[in-house]
Amino acid sequence: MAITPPSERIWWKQPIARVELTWIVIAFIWGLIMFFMMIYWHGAGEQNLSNEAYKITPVQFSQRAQAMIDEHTVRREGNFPVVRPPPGSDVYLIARLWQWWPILELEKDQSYRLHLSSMDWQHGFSLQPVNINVQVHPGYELVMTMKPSQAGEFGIVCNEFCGIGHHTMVGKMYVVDDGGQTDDD
Ligand SMILES: [Cu+2]
Repeated sequence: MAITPPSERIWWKQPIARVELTWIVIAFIWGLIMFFMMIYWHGAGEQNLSNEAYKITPVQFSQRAQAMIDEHTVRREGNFPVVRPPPGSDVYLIARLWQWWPILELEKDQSYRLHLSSMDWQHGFSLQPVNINVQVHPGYELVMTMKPSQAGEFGIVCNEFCGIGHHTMVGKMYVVDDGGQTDDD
């Protein structure tokens, strides 16, 4: 394409063909619909949890995670501590080559602030089978407020290719149902 100015310098004053104008209007309206659908689906659709992100160094993050692990480990599974933090607290999950650390045990219908960060490079947090997917980066923590609605064992897989051991980067999370702690039970 030649780098020359258009022959009609005031090109925006040229009349628009009717069919072109029609398509511009259709595309514009559809764009608006899709824009508001993003907001609508946030509430009504099965979307990822709303989240916050903060800067944090891997060292700071691992210290916070370790403090939680030291205080709330209830048992071990192989090399992995199983940590049961109190409801309502901040819980930390470390992503690193090639594991999710530690194993968290949460209570059903209780709310937690789940902090995710990476110690090395980018990983993908994918909680199965509920299909919550977020990116996990080093240098930042992603915080999701979550309230598990069903008990059971959930798998965590890394869905961002992170090297030779990527396929082994699987973790788990337990949600236990204590039958509620209310007076009625
Ligand atoms: Cu990974």
